[in-house]
Amino acid sequence: MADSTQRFDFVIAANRLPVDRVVDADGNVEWHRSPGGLVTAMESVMSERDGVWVGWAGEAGEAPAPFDEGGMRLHPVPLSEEEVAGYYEGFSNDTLWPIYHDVIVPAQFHRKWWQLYREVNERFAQALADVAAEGATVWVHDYQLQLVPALLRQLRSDVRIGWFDHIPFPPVELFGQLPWRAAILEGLLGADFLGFQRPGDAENFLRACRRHLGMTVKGDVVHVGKTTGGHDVRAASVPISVDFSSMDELARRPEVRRRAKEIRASLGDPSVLLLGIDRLDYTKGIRHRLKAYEELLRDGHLDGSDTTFVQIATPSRERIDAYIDLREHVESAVGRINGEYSDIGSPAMEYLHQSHPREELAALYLAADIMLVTPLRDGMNLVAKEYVSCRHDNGGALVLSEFTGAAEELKEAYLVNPHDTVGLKRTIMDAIGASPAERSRRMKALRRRVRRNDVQHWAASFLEQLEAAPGRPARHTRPATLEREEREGRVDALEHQRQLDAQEDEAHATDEEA
Ligand code: GDG
Repeated sequence: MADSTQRFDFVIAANRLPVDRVVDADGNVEWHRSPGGLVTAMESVMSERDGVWVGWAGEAGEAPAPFDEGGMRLHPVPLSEEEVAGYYEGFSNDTLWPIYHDVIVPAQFHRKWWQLYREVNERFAQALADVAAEGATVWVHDYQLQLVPALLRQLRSDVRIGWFDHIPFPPVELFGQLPWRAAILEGLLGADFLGFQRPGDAENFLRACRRHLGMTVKGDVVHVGKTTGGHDVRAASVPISVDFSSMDELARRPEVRRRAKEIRASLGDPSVLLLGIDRLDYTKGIRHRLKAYEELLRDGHLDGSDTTFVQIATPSRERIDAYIDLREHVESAVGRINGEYSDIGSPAMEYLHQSHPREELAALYLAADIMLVTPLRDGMNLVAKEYVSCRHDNGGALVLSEFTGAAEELKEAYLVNPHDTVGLKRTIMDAIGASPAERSRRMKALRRRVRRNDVQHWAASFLEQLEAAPGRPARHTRPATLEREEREGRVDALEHQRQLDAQEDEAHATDEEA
């Protein structure tokens, strides 16, 4: 068992630990790496550092003791059945997720869910305070933990706190629907630096601070009033990416290339192979791409006996109504398309509601002529970048929704508005009809960009900006020893704070005069 008194200089907090518990036939417990955008991105960052990852282990009830896995310490936080239903499936995924993704489905508001969200955020903040060494860097992830920065700040003013938003940050009009909007903004403002996927997300956040909290915002910095901490918080875009070189290397392996050929052969060697890989989520635009594909078959632009569309839909949030409805809709469309347009041995569609190993995904990327990434809203979309990373042959074509963070960078993709069925169909046909030279020109440019802006670059850039963030006066003016003495009651903390506030007032007055 791991030493539970050990403290770490680098701490990650995310809703989930990057592993799943698996029990083998003999009843032995093993931990397997789990799929997902955040996990994929952070694993390569953690492999280079001596740090700890704090998160939920994935099963309700008591949490396992801290343990080491894949070169990092994992520190589980427990969640009860009620908390999984209220904090995770409820508030995170049925209130925040829809609001932050343009209300593609209506958001549900329940005060009980909010209470559970607050309680779980408090538990995370306490766990972080327990494992962080003096002056540690704490990197909090995503929309499930938006209250953690301020809660942790209250417990540990010596640590530097960054928060990264993996999903979009909504426009003020949508964010304003949340009855708890002020508390969420105040929670985030406990951080020193807030990272977002797109500049537009950071701007939405800054606007929300102005509109809903009446805060002063100068450029990309929010000045937090003294009643709520009295410090500066910077918000900027730091677009996430993928581990380009490891995906590129994986796709070059002879067995992966062999598997790519095998996949095509097993589908009857179609002339055109289209591919979608997504969590089965209504934000991903799976219904929209199925509609476009079905119409292309119906109108005779594509021949179902010579075209296959492979859709991998990883199971996700299966107890939430909107996800149950989506699955029914997708599976009925797939059945209809296959019933109408397949031949024996050459399916018009192949649909797999399963998770697959990375090697298999790489082989699929390599096998596909056309990659369909058509979200209605997506923070970034790592699948688009993974596809590009795997195409060392400069082949294939990426059809990419304008409403993904990835579209801000991947301008040489075939960009589409997935709501525009006519435009989507036309763009798919343009990508199919493009010459090998045109595809290669686009793919080379895309690969250059992802190679340069890979996940290592993203993490380094986030951490650099966190370190350089304006921070709070306390970090610069109050030695850690003094903080400790205050906690132990050996000096009068309030008196000291009064002196600091007075100093700060003077400093601001001088700034404004200048
Ligand atoms: C959130 C934001 C943002 C999928 N199926 C399997 C599997 N995956 C992997 C993919 C990819 C990841 O999961 C999915 O990443 P996305 O970016 O598409 O989407 P979200 O899960 O919604 O992630 C998103 C991301 O965070 C990062 O910031 O880009 O906008 O919503 O890496 O390859 N991996 C394996 N088997 C599967 O079956 N091994």
